[in-house]
Amino acid sequence: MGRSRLGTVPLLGASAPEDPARAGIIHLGLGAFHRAHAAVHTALAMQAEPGDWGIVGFAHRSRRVVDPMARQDGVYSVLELSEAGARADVLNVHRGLGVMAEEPQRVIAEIADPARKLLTLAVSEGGYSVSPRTGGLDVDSPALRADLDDARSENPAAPRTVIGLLAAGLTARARSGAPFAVLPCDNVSAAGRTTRRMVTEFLQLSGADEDALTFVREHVSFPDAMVDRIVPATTPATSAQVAALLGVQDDAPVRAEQFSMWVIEDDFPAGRPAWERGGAIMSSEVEKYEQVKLRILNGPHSLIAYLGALDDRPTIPAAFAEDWIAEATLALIHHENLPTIDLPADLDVNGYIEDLTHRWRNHDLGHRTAQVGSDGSMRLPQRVPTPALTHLRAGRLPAMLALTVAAWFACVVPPAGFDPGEQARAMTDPDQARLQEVAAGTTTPAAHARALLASGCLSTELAAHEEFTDLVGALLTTLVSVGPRAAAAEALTL
Ligand code: CS2
Repeated sequence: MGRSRLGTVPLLGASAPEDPARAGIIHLGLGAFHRAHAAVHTALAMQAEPGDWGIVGFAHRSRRVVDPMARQDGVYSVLELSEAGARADVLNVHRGLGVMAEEPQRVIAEIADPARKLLTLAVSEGGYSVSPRTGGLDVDSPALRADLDDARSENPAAPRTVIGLLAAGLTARARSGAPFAVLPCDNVSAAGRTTRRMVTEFLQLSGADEDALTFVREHVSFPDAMVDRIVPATTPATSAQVAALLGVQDDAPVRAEQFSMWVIEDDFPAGRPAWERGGAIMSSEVEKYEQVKLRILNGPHSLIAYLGALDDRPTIPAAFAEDWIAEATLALIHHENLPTIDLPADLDVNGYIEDLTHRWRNHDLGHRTAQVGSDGSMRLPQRVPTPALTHLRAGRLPAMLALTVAAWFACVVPPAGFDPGEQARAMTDPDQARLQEVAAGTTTPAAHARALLASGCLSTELAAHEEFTDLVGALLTTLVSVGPRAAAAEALTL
């Protein structure tokens, strides 16, 4: 076991080769989630079964993580916080670092390099360029359109979107023909199939040659994965806690809960780390696990965040400690989402829900409602329309799903004159300005909700269900005129 430059702390994953040229994994999206999830399972796998599986990791735009990580030779700590106390591991699994927006050509060259065997993606929901309107490639997005125009031009410069970069990288790799796997690690449903579809549509729309399309179809796999670990943003206190525990200064730590789950479809034509020896589950039922995760954890998580923020609760545990929020959340899980899930044979779903209620009560983690409530326009399309449509098509009104949408609107695109409070004002969303514009000029909360839904921000099909639109409008009216508790009580009676 090696020693970290951070001090004299034993390293996890240190038996990996030090030679960056032999690192088998490219990773896009060097945020806290990847560093506390896939990187940990990969380090554990390499510890159990050494191999050429180091990671060359690229951040999206910012150097905020890359610079301190580079100063520490890629090494950083993962602080685990639970009722049982705090502990930390120091990870040594990243062999190269970069920033996609600064060096797109390097990313393309890395993807083309036959020494790289697979690519993991943790770019959050927005990174997949899926249109909430059509479910296909988001050609309404200016960034995506710019990439398509660039790819069609005589002398393409470089793509700026993740899907554009992947398409360019795989086109370059088609020349050697070396097989490859692209493994999405985000909360996106049918993530593997979705990623394949977006990349293929990008290649088709940009007029890519037949060789690239054939290569992607025949030699690139897009395995599915369910990823699960609560990883709040790093704060200055994280470094202080690591220093107190390990006696070393770390400028790039991450913090996470103890729980971690990674279910992966086993389809890697160029090989993979022994992830099953690093705590992951290899399974042929990943889409079912994804449904469990999106509908039992993520969707209800959003509801806790929005109701909590409207009730001025700064953290998820503080919000979930409110009986009425816990009751609304459990009603969403048991009455609306669970009945729409085709459960995996090996999962004890009641155990998962029981664990989850403890995970949401983790005060040591202090996950902020503003963090979970941010980017709703990217996240809710994965969390609400499918279960809501299942009920609506069967003639049932999903009141708690409607409450989730109404509470999101109240926090992030509130009707004129309504102040959602400090916690909700701290939520950010890339689509906030556009949504505000869509609803500008409406005079009642019900009309406000109707205008927002009609814009297709969740799904065009859902917006066509008037009974759902009316219910969101009614709940938004109660939310802004009486309050979140009254709106939750109203939804529970429906
Ligand atoms: C959360 C997730 O912020 C959110 O949208 O629902 O990040 C959640 O914490 C993770 O998916 C847990 O695995």
